[in-house]
Amino acid sequence: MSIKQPFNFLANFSSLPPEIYQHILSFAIDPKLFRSKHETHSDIVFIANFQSLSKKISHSKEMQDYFNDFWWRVYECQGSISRKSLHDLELIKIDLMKRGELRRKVILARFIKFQTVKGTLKNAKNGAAEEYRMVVIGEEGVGKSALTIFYVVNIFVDLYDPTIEDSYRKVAQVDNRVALLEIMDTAGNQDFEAFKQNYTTFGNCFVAVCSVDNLETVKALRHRVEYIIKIKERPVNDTPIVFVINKVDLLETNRDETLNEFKKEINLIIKEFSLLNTSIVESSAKKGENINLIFEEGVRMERFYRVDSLPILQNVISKDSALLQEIKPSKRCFIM
Ligand SMILES: Nc1nc2c(ncn2[C@@H]2O[C@H](COP(=O)(O)OP(=O)(O)OP(=O)(O)O)[C@@H](O)[C@H]2O)c(=O)[nH]1
Ligand SMILES: [Mg+2]
Repeated sequence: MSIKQPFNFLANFSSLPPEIYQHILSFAIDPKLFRSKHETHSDIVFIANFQSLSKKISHSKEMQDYFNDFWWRVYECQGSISRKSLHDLELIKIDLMKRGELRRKVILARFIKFQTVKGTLKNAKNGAAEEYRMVVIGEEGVGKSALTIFYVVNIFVDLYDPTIEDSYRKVAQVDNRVALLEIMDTAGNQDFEAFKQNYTTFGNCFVAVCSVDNLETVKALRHRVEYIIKIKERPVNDTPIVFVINKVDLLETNRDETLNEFKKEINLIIKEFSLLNTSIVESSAKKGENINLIFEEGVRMERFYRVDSLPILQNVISKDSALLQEIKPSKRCFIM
């Protein structure tokens, strides 16, 4: 009589070829692109857990390359890398990979950056508000003015009055810190190149609005994003852009299907221009839905990206253990 051996799932799973793991992982994450900051977080947790499953998996050459690529991408997605010296950056990467420390140090640098951002803001002199310059862009009639006016004075304007250019100021509390927002509401109908150039230079965060009743309005955001990138000329495309799918109150049947269609178009734009600092918000100016979230997301994205992350990684490398002791984990840390 043969005795049945208990099925050892992990041992069997750990013996699969690397292509299979990469195939499985491709369902959970897109290694070339992070879809939004929130999803980056779950991607990080997922990959970190997967990598810890078994040494057999994480030590194979192919999988090491795969994981290294992933962690470096996480690091790059923190944005605001000054890139003073691309050569230095490459040397850091090679060294960390050789020592098998890429994952730990990238997570640590990310965590410390988050702490640094909080620290920097806390230490702002005499509670002086940080300023954020936001520009609301999009086709005619998508609801740019309605959203902006609702955010500033809490009123929904039913009347359609095409904008030429308006600006508003609002003092807001975002994550318990004061932010002074200067919001420029632009014209969907863009006849004047000079206007376009002015507000694109002015803004450090963009709210790109489309409307659920017209798929063309999301497709048209493509050339507006292209223009921002051209004017901003940043080494990586980390200018914060909040994509807004507005007028969701008009959706009745096929709500999810329509929203997915819009999100698909937005993701195509994100992918085409390798945008690293984006968020997607569904809103209704009519119902007052998610309006605060739009502008708060902009503030958060910009706060996080204001701190240059290369010196932080260098600091992590040189003073690793000392830094670890200095930093007390925060309950709100979103790294792990
Ligand atoms: N149902 C519904 N209507 C909306 C919403 N937001 C805006 N509208 C209406 O859509 C029309 C156009 O809105 P505006 O805010 O003026 O559009 P805009 O993007 O500023 O247009 P331009 O200034 O010409 O570029 C108005 O009649 C608004 O009342 C919404 O969330 N739901
Ligand atoms: Mg308007």
